[in-house]
Amino acid sequence: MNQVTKNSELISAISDLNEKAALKIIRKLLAAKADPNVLISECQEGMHKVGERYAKREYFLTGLIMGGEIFREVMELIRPHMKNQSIKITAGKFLIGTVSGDIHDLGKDIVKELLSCYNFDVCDLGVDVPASEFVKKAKEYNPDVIGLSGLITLAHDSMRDTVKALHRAKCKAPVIIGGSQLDEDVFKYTGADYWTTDAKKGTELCIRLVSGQEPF
Ligand code: B12
Repeated sequence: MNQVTKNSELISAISDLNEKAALKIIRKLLAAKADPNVLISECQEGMHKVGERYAKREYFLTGLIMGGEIFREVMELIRPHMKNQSIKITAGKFLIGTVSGDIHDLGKDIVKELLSCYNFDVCDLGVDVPASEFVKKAKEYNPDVIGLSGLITLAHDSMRDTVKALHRAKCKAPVIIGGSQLDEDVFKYTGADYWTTDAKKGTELCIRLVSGQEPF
């Protein structure tokens, strides 16, 4: 099987919002024992293209909604295979949520699932979570790591406010921010400890943090 051709077909199917084709390709690749993490990152690339087409006004809000729905269905197919590949090597407590003003949750949910595969206890606060809610839950739950997800520009201020509120409350857990639109400048602006645009890297970082290894 030509994996490269198949995966570029997958990216195009998602980018074209071709639900039927995307699901068919995913089923085929899973049957051929493709790596679920590779499939997720190919789908993420497809979603990135959906976003670009929206920005170019080729798609409208309905395009974003449709993209979100396709991604959710794709994850339904991939999820059981993620569980199969899990290696229970560590345990820790992770608090996650999408910050205030932002309702994007597909990326957050992937992080949650990957960490669960690695035996993390995950507390998910959902979407549009105010800074005060993160602080309240951090005090109750005492997480080892806190993850803030956010995709829209408005989320950068919310991330900053949340990090500040956690510091004010003397919460010691390191904070990782994640989302497709982040970069080094946004990271510095928010005052968080780490950042990533990739759930797999975020998971590896959490494992390092809870097992006392040097974070990269
Ligand atoms: C699907 C989608 C939607 C769906 C979301 C459905 C859902 N349930 O999440 C809906 C339709 C709701 C939506 C709404 C809007 N959207 Co939207 N959306 C997207 C799109 C196309 C894909 C996002 C996605 O799910 N990607 C797939 C996931 C898997 O990727 P991800 O989120 O990046 O997550 C990965 C990593 O970043 C990481 N990660 C994510 N979070 C975290 C957290 C931690 C702790 C860690 C470790 C890792 C991590 O792990 C994931 C897997 O690797 C993006 C385009 C893009 N490039 O992101 C636009 C995009 C984010 N949306 C955009 C916009 C403008 C909007 C709206 C304002 C549109 C409108 N006019 O109403 C609203 C905002 C609503 C709000 N208040 O939040 C813009 C944002 C631009 C900006 N800079 O502000 C984008 C970039 C599109 C664009 N290019 O213009 N959207």
